[in-house]
Amino acid sequence: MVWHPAYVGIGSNLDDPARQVEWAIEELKKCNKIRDLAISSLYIGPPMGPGDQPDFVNAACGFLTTMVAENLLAYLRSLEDRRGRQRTTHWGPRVLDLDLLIYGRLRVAGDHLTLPHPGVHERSFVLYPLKEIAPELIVPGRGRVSQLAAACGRQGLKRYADAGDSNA
Ligand code: PH2
Ligand code: MG
Ligand code: MG
Repeated sequence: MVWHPAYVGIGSNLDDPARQVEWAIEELKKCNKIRDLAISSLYIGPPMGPGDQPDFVNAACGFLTTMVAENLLAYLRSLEDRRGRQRTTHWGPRVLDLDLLIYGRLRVAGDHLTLPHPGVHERSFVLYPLKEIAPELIVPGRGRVSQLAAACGRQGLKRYADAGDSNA
């Protein structure tokens, strides 16, 4: 059996976002095609895209998986669907978003799968959680996570645990 390293970004801004993110993490833990799961803390920050939507809670995780990239993507979609994810507005509000960020050193640009994920290198809500679990990770074609995070800045992103009453 071959185990491939993969990184996934988790996001939610509807229906108790932190609970949605925790739910996704619990599902990943239960999956027998996933092992050595590393999970970042939760973050909260302003929406990228249309501003008239709630703040997002984000986290990142890394693991080894026996799934090939297409199957992992389909599995992540199935988890989104189980939370009743509606696929409507581009960059609009969502109950659960699981983005396949990096899969080994794979670089592909296809209709339904682009790796690394096109936004990874410039989004604080991806880079800061990722830096917690894999600061030395190289985003293929882009550089080291810790350096990309420093170049990007926090863009209003806070650790969820530090954000206090603004989470309410
Ligand atoms: N996801 C989006 C659109 N905008 N903004 C933040 N802060 N975090 C996200 O995960 C996010 C977003 C579409 O997937
Ligand atoms: Mg997505
Ligand atoms: Mg996304």
